[in-house]
Amino acid sequence: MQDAGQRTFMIKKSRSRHSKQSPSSNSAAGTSIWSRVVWAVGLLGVAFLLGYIFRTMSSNWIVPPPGMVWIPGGEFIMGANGETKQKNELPVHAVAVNGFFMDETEVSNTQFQKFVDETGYITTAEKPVDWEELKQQLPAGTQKPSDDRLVPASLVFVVPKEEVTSNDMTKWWVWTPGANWRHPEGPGSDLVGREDHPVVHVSWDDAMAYAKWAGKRLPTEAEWEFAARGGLQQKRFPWGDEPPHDESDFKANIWQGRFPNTNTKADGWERTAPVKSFPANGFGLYNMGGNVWEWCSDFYRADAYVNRRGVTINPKGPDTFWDPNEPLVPKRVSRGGSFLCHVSYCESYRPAARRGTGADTGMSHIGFRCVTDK
Ligand SMILES: [Ca+2]
Ligand SMILES: [Ca+2]
Repeated sequence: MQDAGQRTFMIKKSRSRHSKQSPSSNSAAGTSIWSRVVWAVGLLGVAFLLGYIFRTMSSNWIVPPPGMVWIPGGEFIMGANGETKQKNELPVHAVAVNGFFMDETEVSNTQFQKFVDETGYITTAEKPVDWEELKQQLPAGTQKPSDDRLVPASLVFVVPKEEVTSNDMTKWWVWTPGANWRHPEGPGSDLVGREDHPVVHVSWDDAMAYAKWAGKRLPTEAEWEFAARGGLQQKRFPWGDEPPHDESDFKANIWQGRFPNTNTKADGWERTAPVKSFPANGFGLYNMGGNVWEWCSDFYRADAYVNRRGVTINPKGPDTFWDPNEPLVPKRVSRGGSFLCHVSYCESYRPAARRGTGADTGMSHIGFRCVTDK
């Protein structure tokens, strides 16, 4: 039999044991909670890390070829918006384009030189004018020009000596024998100091030949406009809605002053500027507005958008050309305006602006850039 003293001792011991177990049990529960928290935090960390790695790999997955940037593609509203619009930019309509790579700059003289060096290519402006081809673009019965008008030549912008209005381009475009990509203003001019300027006096055929050599292609008009918008929706310019002005904060190489007589050159450039000048747009593309016009692959029709309904996907342009002002001239689309554009004249540095140019025509303000598919 246990005496009272022993029972008291055992009860105390038991209590003592219980009293010792209780903190131990709480401690185990606490440890369990903490370990779960640690695990949860650890798993979150791992998930975050995997997500980061995945995102990084995804963003780096598409590695652009040298000198090109990835244009992600998507749906956009194509055509005029804002205050300025031309009939050929209407109606506005939805278009979707696939992603593609695009040259971040216009093709430079150095790049074109490499093409010519490797291929021996001779540009349209370096060849005599083929009268049999030319007369098909002119009204029936047009007299053949004298032979000295059919020698290799190109159109050069020359500031008119007298004050003229800005609605007669024959006053400032001068058919200049000897003008071509090597001699942008004709004999006596050269490319020294302009190696990184855009090549000019290239016809659409010349641009196509270069693109083929480079393993690329010309952009469609829709691709070009999507790219020029730089990810912005329905903005008037590649940089937003603020119009350029003549005094400061220059967004592009365009004209300052009164076209065509007075160019203040406030933006630093009377004619072409280096292909990587002025801020790039949201996609990292330079000079999508201004500097030089850029050839696209499409035939030019003034009414190209009229019959589009719903979302037009990857449009390649019309099957034929049509410019009501020169209906016989086979024209291709050119985009983006040039160093000659001003708010009072042309204003074609707007992404929506479009123009048709004779495919065999080089001028001192037209060049191009290329694209390639994924
Ligand atoms: Ca300028
Ligand atoms: Ca341009």
